[in-house]
Amino acid sequence: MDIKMQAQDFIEKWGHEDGKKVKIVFFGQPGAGKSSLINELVGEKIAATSSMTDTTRQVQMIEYNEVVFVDLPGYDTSEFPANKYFTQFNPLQYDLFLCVFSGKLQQADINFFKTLKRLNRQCIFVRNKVDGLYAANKTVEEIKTEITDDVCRQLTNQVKVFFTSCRKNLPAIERGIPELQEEIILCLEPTLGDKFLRNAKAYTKSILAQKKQEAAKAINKAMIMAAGNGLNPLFGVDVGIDAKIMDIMYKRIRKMFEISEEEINTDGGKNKLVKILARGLKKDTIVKGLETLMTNEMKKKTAKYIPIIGQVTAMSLGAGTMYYLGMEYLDACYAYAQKRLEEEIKMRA
Ligand SMILES: Nc1nc2c(ncn2[C@@H]2O[C@H](COP(=O)(O)OP(=O)(O)O)[C@@H](O)[C@H]2O)c(=O)[nH]1
Ligand SMILES: [Mg+2]
Repeated sequence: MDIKMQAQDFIEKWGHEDGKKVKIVFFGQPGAGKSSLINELVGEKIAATSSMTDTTRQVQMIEYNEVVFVDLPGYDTSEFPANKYFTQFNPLQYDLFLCVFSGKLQQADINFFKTLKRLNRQCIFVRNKVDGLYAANKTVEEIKTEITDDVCRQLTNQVKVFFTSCRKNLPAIERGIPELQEEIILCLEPTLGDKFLRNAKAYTKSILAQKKQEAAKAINKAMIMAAGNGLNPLFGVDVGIDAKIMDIMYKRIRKMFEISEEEINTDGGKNKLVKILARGLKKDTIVKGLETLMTNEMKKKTAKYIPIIGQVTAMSLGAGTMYYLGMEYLDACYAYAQKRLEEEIKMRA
């Protein structure tokens, strides 16, 4: 295979990297806030919410990049009697379950949990609509403790209950959303947790920092893949192919931090960070960046980065250059996202 074909092959494979999506099932009574929670987790309105309790729904699959959210209809209803439920729906093919409830836990939820437990499936309990918790003679914390005790008693199991609200009167961090994101990441096996993390909205600096780590891992992996695919000596052979690889990498990094092209284009151009980010937008500037880095002076700069990816002994200057450019871009995206998040937090305070 000639180098061009190898490069194309690599790009193709990279685009379909780890085809397996992380599948997260939400179950619970209609109106509990399953769809609203899905939207909060990703920070985008991907699931339709409804104020009407509609009990005849089908299973809804919501695909969001590498994540599939499964919105189940109520268990043990007339449309889905218990005996038919598991013939139509096999829990074993899903990675994680969230039981969302807003009033009391229903018998149907309890039955479902018991089945999940038998099948060794993980389940997170979420008491949503905490904004509605109120009692004249108790604090909210006392009510929460009571709810948790109640749930544990009903399930005859010790479980942790997460308390959330999807009512946007407060910042997400005060509504339990990032805590739930962290728990989801913890419950999933690492590669799947990373996938969820990549697609979760960063409401806190902690999640943002985790995203950065994850992005660095992705760049590293891409370079190792590039080396493994014999793309080492690519530099100088065809800058166009290198630029294409960089383009994919930049896009991925931006997406992870939810930095849109419009955001970069409309920022006015004075901001230094935005200028760096804008370099990753256009083919010709990417090519220029690559060419600049390959000049003698820059070669030294790049060479410093090669030992970092030391597992790949034959790492060439080309792969090192890409690595350097990727990390530089990642730093800029991270700094930009950090600033944006700080401003968001300030504005809401
Ligand atoms: N007050 C309040 N309303 C909520 C909350 N979460 C969801 N809702 C509302 O409850 C209704 C049902 O929500 P939805 O997400 O469609 O529930 P689903 O049937 O479980 O998917 C919608 O009108 C939502 O706006 C919450 O935490 N607090
Ligand atoms: Mg729904």
